[in-house]
Amino acid sequence: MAYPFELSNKFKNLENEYFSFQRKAKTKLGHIVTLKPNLLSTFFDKLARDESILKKVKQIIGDDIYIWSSAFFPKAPGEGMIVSYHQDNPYWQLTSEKVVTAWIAMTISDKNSGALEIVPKSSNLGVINDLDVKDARKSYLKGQKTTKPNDMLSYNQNLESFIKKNKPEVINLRPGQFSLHHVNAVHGSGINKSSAYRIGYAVRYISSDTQHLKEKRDSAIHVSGKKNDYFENELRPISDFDRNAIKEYNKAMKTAGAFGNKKYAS
Ligand SMILES: O=C(O)CCC(=O)C(=O)O
Repeated sequence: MAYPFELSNKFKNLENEYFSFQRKAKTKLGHIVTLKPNLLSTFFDKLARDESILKKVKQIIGDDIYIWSSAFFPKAPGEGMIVSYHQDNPYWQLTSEKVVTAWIAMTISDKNSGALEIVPKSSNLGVINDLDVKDARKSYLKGQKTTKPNDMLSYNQNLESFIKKNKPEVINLRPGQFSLHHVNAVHGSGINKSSAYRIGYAVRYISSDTQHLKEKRDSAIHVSGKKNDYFENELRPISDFDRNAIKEYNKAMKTAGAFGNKKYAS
């Protein structure tokens, strides 16, 4: 894939949007939000449905699409956080590989600030290693974490020797640009050594015929094409943090798509 891609809408001050959203989240919910912010914010809902992203996602997974999840990856300067190299499906346990993430830059994202790095063509390799827990969802629900404290991920996929032989590409992005990565693409990111925040908004698109391997039902937002009764259709927010949006968000935090930093999930 030829990165970077440009959003079709010209969104201004993305970093400010992020911080203003988190200020509201603290007031309304008592904590910041990392998962599924598009259920609470009309801005992040609109961003997740940007035409330029959807056009590219359709080329990869077809026209029948749901947004299964979304997450912020904020790295504060001096915090020392990393995302260890991994593939997404060992975490997410989905039945198909028609799953793609758009990683939208809210700030400058480059090598110095700990940009996303992706191993070219690794999406063709299938799942390379299992995680160091048997069932990621069960372990997540129990609040287990086996990675080092400064790792934003919870479990180890032990891809160090793979990375030595397969060099990741640094995805340099400016605010308003995005990259795409497949559910099997090996990716991760290093420490933010800059003096500013590095923030990404990752939106997970799945084809309608994709399900969770173990859950009998799931919820997601229908975007286009065929629906699937397996998914309860999550409601888009009418206004920011309105009563229904908060209810929808709290419900969604109990589903399989709410996989991420447990500290910030309700
Ligand atoms: O933002 C990062 O550094 C990692 C993002 C990531 O792992 C993902 O979007 O799946």
